[in-house]
Parts: sequence; structure tokens; C-alpha cells
Amino acid sequence: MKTRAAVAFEAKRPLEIVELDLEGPKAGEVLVEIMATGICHTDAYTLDGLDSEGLFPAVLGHEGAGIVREIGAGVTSLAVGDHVIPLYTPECRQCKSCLSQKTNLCTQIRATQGKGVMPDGTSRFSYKGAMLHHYMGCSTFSNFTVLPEIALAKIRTDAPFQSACYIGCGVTTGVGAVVNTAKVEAGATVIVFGLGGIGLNVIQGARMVGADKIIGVDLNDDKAEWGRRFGMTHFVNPKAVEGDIVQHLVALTEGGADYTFDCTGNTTVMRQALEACHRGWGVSVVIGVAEAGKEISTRPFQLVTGRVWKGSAFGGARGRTDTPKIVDWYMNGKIEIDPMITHVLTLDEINKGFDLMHAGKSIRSVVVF
Ligand code: NAD
Ligand code: AHE
Ligand code: ZN
Repeated sequence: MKTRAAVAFEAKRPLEIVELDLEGPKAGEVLVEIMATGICHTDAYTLDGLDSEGLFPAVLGHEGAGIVREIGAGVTSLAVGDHVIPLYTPECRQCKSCLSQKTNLCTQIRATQGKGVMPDGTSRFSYKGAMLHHYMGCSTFSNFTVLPEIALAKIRTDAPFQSACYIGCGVTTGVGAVVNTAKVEAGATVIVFGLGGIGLNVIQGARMVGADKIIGVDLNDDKAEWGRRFGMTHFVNPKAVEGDIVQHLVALTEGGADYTFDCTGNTTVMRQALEACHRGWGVSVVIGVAEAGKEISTRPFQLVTGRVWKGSAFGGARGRTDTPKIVDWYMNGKIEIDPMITHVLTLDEINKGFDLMHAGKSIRSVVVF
């Protein structure tokens, strides 16, 4: 079949809207009509050539919601007409990782996902006879896409696609990092570095679990109002701090935070986030994705004295199990999504979404097909 899609033909070049060829689903696969897709900073990072796994040409996009239009042989858990969220972190419920119950990082199809192909090693996308790569196993910047059954979460049909798509990455990543990874408790002190599409969801997650002090840190003063809107109690712009930012935050939290979260992808900030944790028990969670070649460092003494450095992918959420529950949280008013969707675009306007993100003028841009 044919499908309209935004294609990244090369790094650092705007996406091109073209009509592609899409092969139908093979055994264990599902054809999905994408109804809406968010633009996450990770898409921009890959398009900018900063991802060590980045492949071109590719159909990017990993934050979508849509409808099952066709199922391949052997698919049993989904039917035509089901509403779904594509999962870049699938859940096979059979691999060592899934069975361990210690991680959400299913390993069943991770190798082929990283190579930009389906589990059988081939791509379903082509343009003028040449193969295009899938991206993060999702490729939601295409009106139609094919995914493995284990990489789709079935969700309730009354959830609007325009909001539900954000649960496919940003919302789950931020709220999940609080609930699943850090397990923040009521009364805790939390610092969030980077108040974008992910950081604001960490803030609302911290509010949801009853954190007392929620400090937001961002270089962009415009983000202060955004943070307050979702539960932030204090705002710090490092540019306005005289002296050392870590000392400033440690003083503000009377010895350091119980939990800190990096939502910037900047390795210097990741170190600051660790060092702003309380001696003896503070936990710092790395959410931000750093560019290829970057490394983190700190004095080992920071860890010897009880601070803990952790990472979180997709908020520690088990895709097929947890994502439908987060949709319920949204539908029941436990979490907010709509105010964070600052821009709704057509597929033809998708590059504008990247420009708005780089200019710090959007929280989430969503493309509606
Ligand atoms: P975004 O562009 O919407 O927000 C980033 C925010 O960080 C902006 O407000 C920016 O002003 C701020 N910032 C940048 N540099 C800063 C600095 N030095 N100090 C303080 N603030 C700074 O991006 P996003 O969509 O929220 O994504 C944030 C990060 O999370 C990215 O690195 C993205 O790749 C990553 N991410 C990770 C996961 C995961 O599963 N681990 C999931 C989604 C996104
Ligand atoms: N491919 C990169 C790493 C990119 C990365 O860390 N991705 C996150 C999700 S970001 C979503 O916006 C993730 O889930 N990582 C776990 C995984 O298995 O990819 C690199 O450095 O090679
Ligand atoms: Zn993302």
C-alpha cells in the first residue's frame, strides 16, 4: 500500500513529506493507522545526527496513537479496530528481562530495532524501490506503519488520539520515572533539571505522589510558569545563580534533595543532579539522552557517601501492562496532558515542530493525520 510519511533522508536535513510504499504485516505483525504523533526531543537528537544508533534514510517518530487496520498470521492479542499505542519498549512477557520482573527493558526484538528493521531483518518501508529504516521499532511519522504485536499496547477507545499519543513516550517517561524508577514518596524533596516535555511530566508525577518541595531548574525563564502550572514549588535559573549551582540547590533543600531527575541530556547537568542529592540516601535518575561519545563523571566519594545514580527508559513502564493504566489516569483526571500540547500541526508542518522545540517555544507539538 501507499502511505504519506515524513522521511529523514539524511542527518541535519529537514524531513521530507513523500508517499512511500509500505508492505503489509507478516506473521506476528500488525498494520496500524497512526492518528496522531508527538515530536519528542529524541527524534530531534537522532535527526541532528547525535544518536550513535542513528540510521538514514529513516521514518522517525516514536510517540504515537492509532487504530489497528490489519493483523498478520498468528496475532491473537489484537483485532482490527483496536486503539493502540506503539511501544519502543515492547513487552513480550517471555524473555529473560520480562520474566525477571526487575526491568521493563524487554530484549526480544531490541537487536533488530536498533538496526532499523523488523524482527525478521527486513524493512516494510521503501521509497522509489530503495529500503527505508524503521525507527525505534515505531516510525510514527508515517500515516500507516507496521509493528510487532508485542510492541503495541491496546488502549480504551474513548481516549482522544491527540492526547493519548503523548503517553507513547513523554508522559509515561516522566510520570513513570517518579512512580516506577525512583518510587518517590509523599513528603519528599525533588529537583527536576530541564522543564520540557519530559521534565514537566516528572513534576506532575511528583505532585501526584505528594512530594512537598518540587524544584525546577531550567536555563529558560519562560519555563517557570509552566513548572508552576504542574506543581513546581520553586524555580531556579542557573544563569541567575551567583556561585555554584549545586551549593545553591543543596542550601535550598537543607542538605540536598531526596530525588533529582535529569531531563536535559546534558552530561554536566547529570553530574549536578547527582551532587545535588542528599548525602546518605539521595537518588538521582538520568532520563535525558546524551549525544554519542559523551560520558558522565563524578567523584566516587559522592557514591561512597550514599548517593545513588540510576537511569530510566520509558519511565520503567512495562508497555502493554502499564500504558493502558496511564491512559486511565489521564481519562480519570489524575494526570493532565492537554495543556502540555502547545501546538497541533499537520504532517506538512512537521518541521515547524522541530523548530519550535529548538527555540524553546513549545512543550509538545503533536502532528494529527
Ligand atoms: P525538551 O526540548 O522539550 O526539554 C528540554 C528542556 O531542558 C528545555 O526546557 C531546556 O531549556 C532545558 N535545558 C537544556 N539544557 C539545560 C541546562 N544545561 N540546564 C537546565 N535546563 C536545560 O526535551 P524533552 O522532550 O523534554 O526531552 C528531554 C530529554 O529526555 C532529551 O534528552 C530526550 O532525548 C530525553 N528522553 C529520554 C527518555 C527516556 O526514556 N529515557 C524518553 C524521552 C525523552
Ligand atoms: N540509541 C541511543 C540511546 C537512545 C535512548 O536511550 N533511548 C531511550 C528512549 S528515548 C525516548 O525518547 C531508551 O529507551 N533507551 C533504551 C533502549 O533500549 O534503547 C544510544 O545511545 O545508542
Ligand atoms: Zn521520546
